[in-house]
Amino acid sequence: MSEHDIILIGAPVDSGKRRRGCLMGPDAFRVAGLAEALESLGHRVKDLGNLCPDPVDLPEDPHLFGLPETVGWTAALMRAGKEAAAQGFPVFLGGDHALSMGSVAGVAAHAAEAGRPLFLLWLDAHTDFHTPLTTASGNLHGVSVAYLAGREGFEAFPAMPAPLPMRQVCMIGIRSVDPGEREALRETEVHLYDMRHIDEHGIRAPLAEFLTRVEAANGMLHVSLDVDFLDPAIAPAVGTTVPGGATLREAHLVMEMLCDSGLVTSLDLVELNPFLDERGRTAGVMVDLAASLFGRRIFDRPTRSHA
Ligand code: 5AB
Ligand code: MN
Ligand code: MN
Ligand code: MN
Repeated sequence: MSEHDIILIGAPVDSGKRRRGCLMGPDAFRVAGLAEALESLGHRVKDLGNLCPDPVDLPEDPHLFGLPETVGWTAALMRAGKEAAAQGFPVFLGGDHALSMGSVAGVAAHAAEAGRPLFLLWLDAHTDFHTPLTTASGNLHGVSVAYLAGREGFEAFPAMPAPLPMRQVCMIGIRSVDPGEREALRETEVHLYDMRHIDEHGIRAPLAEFLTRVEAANGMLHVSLDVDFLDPAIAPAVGTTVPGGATLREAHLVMEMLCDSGLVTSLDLVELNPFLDERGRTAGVMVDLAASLFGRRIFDRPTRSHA
């Protein structure tokens, strides 16, 4: 596993939904020892502190919660993400999942300049494929993938610099999809593995298949980890708990395989709401998962495969 120049970017985005608390996420990751864990694995870690949203001159939208603030975050994170991707391995500390509109857009702009396709691994209970036109809740943490794919309805937002072809997107852990999302996803080439697929086939096979495609395309790979990917029994600190999520070992296996692949170039840790946590448990699980992605392992594997 190579050493990385990891750039921590605090993104205390809390405008993507009504229930407050994700603004405390970046500090909870710091208190849980994220930087120290990554340094102990041999990486260089720089913490840029917390960003602020750009001021935007935009009226509130009666149908959407927190539109102007979310637009301001998207602009600020896009800039910061593009800059950080050119200098090292950005890790975005959320903040709710609305932040991924900016983080992934910024990384995508960098990938486009580098002439490499960007792939996206979305680890989530939800598909986040609403648009501002289809969302029933009005919560913008549920629209990020649609924005990144260049769907319509995002006129208030900065233009997505390099819209992602949905065939470059893989979603794993899905178990809560709204009718509008379901219909829109059917028209795409997204690689979607719901929890039933994982129950029947395990989590290894679909991820291995996706990683093979990323490698064949010489792609960059952004991983977006929503706390609710995990089962609420192990990760209670999230506003949108959905039972039946990934187990601790399934999640670590994903991170270990991502590490072995050497393909990941940026990461979001999102939706942690420390106000809902139990003595820092969820923050600790997320830090441990990040450590697995950056090289922590139980034993070194034999270099020769016995598979
Ligand atoms: B999350 C829901 N689809 O639109 C909506 O946690 C939930 O970032 C969105 O994945 C969940 O409000 C957004 C019901
Ligand atoms: Mn999400
Ligand atoms: Mn979710
Ligand atoms: Mn959520």
